[in-house]
Amino acid sequence: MWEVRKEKNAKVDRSEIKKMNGKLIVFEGVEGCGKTSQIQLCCEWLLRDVACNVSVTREPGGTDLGVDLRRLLLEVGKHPIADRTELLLYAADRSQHVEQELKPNLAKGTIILCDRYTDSTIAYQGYGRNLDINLINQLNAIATGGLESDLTLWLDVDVEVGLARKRGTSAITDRIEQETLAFHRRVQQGYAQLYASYPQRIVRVDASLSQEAVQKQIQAIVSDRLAKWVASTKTN
Ligand code: Z5A
Repeated sequence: MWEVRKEKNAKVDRSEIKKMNGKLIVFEGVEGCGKTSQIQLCCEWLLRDVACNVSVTREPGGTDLGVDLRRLLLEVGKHPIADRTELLLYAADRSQHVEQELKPNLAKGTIILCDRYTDSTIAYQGYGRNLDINLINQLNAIATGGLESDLTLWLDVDVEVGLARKRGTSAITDRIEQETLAFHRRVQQGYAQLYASYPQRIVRVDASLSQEAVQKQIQAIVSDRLAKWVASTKTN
């Protein structure tokens, strides 16, 4: 049976995890940081070793409407999209995702692994596109109805390394991948700033290492959080 050892003699077993409220765990980072691969590995680990209810989702594109919005947002050359229009489309995708997927799954006690959430909008539209951060915060609050992540894993890798990983696997690029290196560097700065501002919520993962080494860090962080969440469920 899987267990978390918080300290000597302190164990948390999976029957206690099942009594917890649902949790939203978000994976963030620049292109090619490895979110998609790590979410898959993390999901397999949670199902196999922790045996909890897990669901995997993403933004944009976590609902049927979101799939259409994702295509509009990322397709190259279809039509121009002004920066504020882009911001509003991401917000629309998020609002639908929160109502249709996130809230109902959290209510069932599910651990949700979500590929990107509100920090992406700060990093890409705020730092990348230079849109007003206060406005984005307000829009995020409207789109989420106040639903924040319980834990955000920032997969930190050099922009050049991430882009090289992406370009190594696919010749097809989307609207954001086609942006300049300077744009992607501003996005990275945005993540570094968010990490400095929210040290409780955001945990940095060294994503420059091998996939196995990155997954090991993630499992250690998530195990530690599960133990804390179980402990706080018991005291409430
Ligand atoms: N966006 C936005 O602007 N504003 C918003 O509010 C939101 C999103 C929510 C789509 O996101 C776009 O939406 C995104 C920002 C914007 N920009 N773009 N483009 P996405 O998450 O769907 O797309 P992405 O950022 O390009 O992610 P991705 O393609 O899914 O990549 P990834 O998840 O970070 O990495 P991966 O698919 O797991 O791995 C990429 C490759 O690297 C693959 O070949 C792996 O085998 C390899 N890889 C992964 N890890 C490693 C390690 N550790 N070593 C070596 N190679 C590795």
